[in-house]
Amino acid sequence: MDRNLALELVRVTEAAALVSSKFMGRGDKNGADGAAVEAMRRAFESIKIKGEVVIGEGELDEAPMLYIGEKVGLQTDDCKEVDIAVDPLEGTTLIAKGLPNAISVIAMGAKGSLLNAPDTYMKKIIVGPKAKGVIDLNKSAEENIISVAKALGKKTSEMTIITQDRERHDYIVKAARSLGARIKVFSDGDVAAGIATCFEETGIDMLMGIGGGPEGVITAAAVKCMGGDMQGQIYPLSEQETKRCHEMGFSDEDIEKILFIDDLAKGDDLFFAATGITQGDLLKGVVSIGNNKATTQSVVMRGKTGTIRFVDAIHNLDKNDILVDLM
Ligand code: VTB
Ligand code: MG
Ligand code: MG
Repeated sequence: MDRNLALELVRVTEAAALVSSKFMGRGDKNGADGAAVEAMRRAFESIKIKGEVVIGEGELDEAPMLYIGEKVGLQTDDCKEVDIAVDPLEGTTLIAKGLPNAISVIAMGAKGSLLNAPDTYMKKIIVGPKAKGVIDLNKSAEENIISVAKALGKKTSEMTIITQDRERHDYIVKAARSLGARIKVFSDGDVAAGIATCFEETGIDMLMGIGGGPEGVITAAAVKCMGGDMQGQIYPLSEQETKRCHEMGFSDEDIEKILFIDDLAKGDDLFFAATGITQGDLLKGVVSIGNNKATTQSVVMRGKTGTIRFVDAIHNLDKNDILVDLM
C-alpha cells in the first residue's frame, strides 16, 4: 500500500474525533457514536482506496454506515483493494462521562489481512516488543506474568499489568497480586490500553483480559506495527454469542483455537491510525481553543517500516467542508 495512505487515514480518525468530542460528558453514548460514524464515513470518501469494511459497526441490517462488507474510499480502478477495520468511537461510555482514553481508530491492511472476527468477546494477552514470543494463552495468568517479567529483566513486583475493571478478570487480579505485581484497571477501551503496552514510558508491561473481538483485531494491527506481541481467543460469553460465532463462520474448533498476532493481522502491509477524543495516557484529547478551532493529537503507524508518528493538528472548523454541518 502507498505509504502516503498512512497520513490520509489520520484525516479520517481526526474527523470522527472532532465531531464526537462535542458529546463529551453529555451522557449520550449513541449520539456521540452516531456522529463519529457519520464523520468517518464522509472522510473516507476522498481516500484513494478500494476499501471493504471487515470490522465495522455490525451487519447491514443493524448499521446504516460502516457496516461489515461496506465499500469505502474512492473505489476507482487505480485504487488498491484493502481491508478496513474501524471503531469510530472506541469507548462510548468514556465520552459520555468525559472519562479519559476515548479514541477514534482505524486499521487498514492488504486484502485478506485482517481477521473478520465476530462481534463477541475475545480473550487477549498483549505485550511490547521486548516480551515478543514469550506469551501463551494456554498458560495461566501467573505463568505469563513470570515469563514476561523474565523477558523484560524485571522482578514480578516491578511489573504493571493492565486489565479492564470487570468481575470476569478477578483471576487476573488475583494472579498479579499473588506475584506482587502492580495492577492498573481501566473502565473501558482496551484498544488504547493494549497499545500502551508497546510504549515503555506508559509503564504498562502487559494487558490481559476479555474484551471485544473487533477491538482485538484493530489492536493486533497496531501491535504488529510496533513489533509487540499479542494472542487472542474468540471467547463467547453467552449462548447467543456462540450462535453469533457460528453465523459468522467460526466453528467450535475455531473458537478453541489460540489466534497468534499473524492470524489477527496478517503480514506487515498494515496501517494504523488513532486520534484521541478525551485526554488519554498516550494521546491528548480534542481541545477547543476558541474561534471555532480545535486541536487534535493522533498516532499513525506503518507495518512495513515500523515508523510511528505522532501528529498534532490545529483544525479550523469553519473551513472544514466535510464536517461543517456536523459541528
Ligand atoms: C470491550 C472492549 C472495549 O468495551 O468490548 C468492552 O474491547 C465491553 O466490555 O474497548 P463490557 O461488555 O464488559 O462492558 C470496550 O471497553 C469499549 O468499547
Ligand atoms: Mg464503536
Ligand atoms: Mg469499541
